[in-house]
Amino acid sequence: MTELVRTRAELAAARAGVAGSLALVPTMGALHDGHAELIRHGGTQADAVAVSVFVNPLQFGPAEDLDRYPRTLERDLELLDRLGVGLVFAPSATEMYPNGSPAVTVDPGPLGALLEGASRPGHFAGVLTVVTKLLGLVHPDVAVFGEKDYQQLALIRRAVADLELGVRIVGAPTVRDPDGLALSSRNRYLTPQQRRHALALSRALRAGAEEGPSGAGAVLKAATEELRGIDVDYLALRGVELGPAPATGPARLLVAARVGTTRLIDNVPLTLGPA
Ligand code: PAJ
Repeated sequence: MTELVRTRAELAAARAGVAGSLALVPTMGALHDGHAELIRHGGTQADAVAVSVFVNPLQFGPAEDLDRYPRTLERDLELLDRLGVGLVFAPSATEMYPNGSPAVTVDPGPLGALLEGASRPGHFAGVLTVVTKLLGLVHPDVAVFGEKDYQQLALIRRAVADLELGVRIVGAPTVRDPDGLALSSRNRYLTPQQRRHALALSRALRAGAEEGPSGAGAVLKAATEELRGIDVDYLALRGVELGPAPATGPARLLVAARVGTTRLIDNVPLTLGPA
């Protein structure tokens, strides 16, 4: 049976009862198969899995979708129960931020200003602050994050290393619908027609990755062709740690675009240069 805890006191009591190692999967709820995959992955990394469900106001900009972000806790709990998750922490905003907006936050540094950070000022400070708080409250041995949010994963790894947060970070590959669209809680904003347009993102990334052996220019050209007519925010080819792309070897191709009023992101691994 899944135990739902809503306060830090309840969490501390439940945490004390966890025997063996614990994996934490932080989420904002509206759970889908991508989240389920992280939870399954967490189960292979520790004796027990805890999931947090918290729509973190600190990581949303003033013009973003905080108010309309889907909140489906009852359905989420049914799924978490089916997945055998022992502990769910779903705090209120005042439980997480009892003193209002925190005065001290985690500065994501230069990597936090690129790509998503350029379009969403303050976003990664909000993410790193809440993740640091969740790690401090739950004290997991392992925390699992999706490659779907690749820059987020890279920044969390960096924060854990730079600030000695004492937890192992594990990344899990992106789960997609059979037609290629990366699963996202925000996909439910899309009309059927917008959903068809949204397929251009994953198509572009696939087309780009196939050109990897021909080098960076060919990758970007192939991806750009698939994105014709799409309101692209960025298409970027980077190294695996999001520095400049190498001439040869492992790299990452990332895209962000607006479809209607919905902002979508996706990325894939690829190898540049002759094999
Ligand atoms: P959320 O968007 O709910 O995502 C929670 C976790 O699920 C993240 O690690 C994300 O990368 C992963 N995820 C989302 N879609 C996925 C997919 N299609 N395949 C694999 N993993 C996927 O990311 C956040 O919440 C928040 O920023 C959070 C880390 C919880 C901090 O508030």
